[in-house]
Amino acid sequence: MRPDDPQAHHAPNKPCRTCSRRAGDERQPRAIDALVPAQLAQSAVEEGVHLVGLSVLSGSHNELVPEVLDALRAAGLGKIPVVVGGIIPEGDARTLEARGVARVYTPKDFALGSIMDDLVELVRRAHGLS
Ligand code: B12
Repeated sequence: MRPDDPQAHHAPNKPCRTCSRRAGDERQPRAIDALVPAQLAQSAVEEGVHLVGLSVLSGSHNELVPEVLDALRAAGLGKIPVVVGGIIPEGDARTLEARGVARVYTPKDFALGSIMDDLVELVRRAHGLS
């Protein structure tokens, strides 16, 4: 998806960004929507991220998400929690989790505060803090 494409699915990014700012992340969000998995992994290395969140509403999660997981592992970020949100059927969610995705969020997860608490907990656990 191109970040400047008004016809693309951007809406889920807005509440996620609002929540991360409320949780204390002051960084300007980068428009990484157009990056291919290897570039995304490189960007994660450069930014020193604690968690990678992907939003996939297009139905292409079964192809795109494993590619991102592989790219992150190849970049040495295999231990960073990866979460995915979007229009993802239950069965696909279980498959993605078996592949290494930490959490899958769908429209039933509308309580953004709980999502944010969850993400903080995942980062804490990844760093052995809880
Ligand atoms: C609005 C919308 C559009 C708008 C987008 C406007 C914009 N700039 O954002 C427009 C009209 C442009 C559009 C276009 C298209 N759309 Co559309 N769209 C929708 C719609 C109605 C709502 C999506 C939305 O914004 N929801 C609001 C957000 C806040 O909620 P959410 O996505 O559910 O996200 C929540 C969770 O999933 C989770 N989450 C999501 N991502 C992430 C990421 C992280 C990190 C985390 C932690 C959580 C998280 O948290 C959110 C809060 O609860 C959905 C149907 C639906 N009811 O979902 C279809 C839908 C997503 N669209 C669909 C389709 C097919 C298209 C088009 C391909 C249509 C076409 N033929 O052109 C294009 C593709 C555009 C593109 N290039 O990507 C399909 C996808 C089918 C599928 N996956 O199998 C859907 C499901 C409609 C349908 N039932 O067929 N769309």
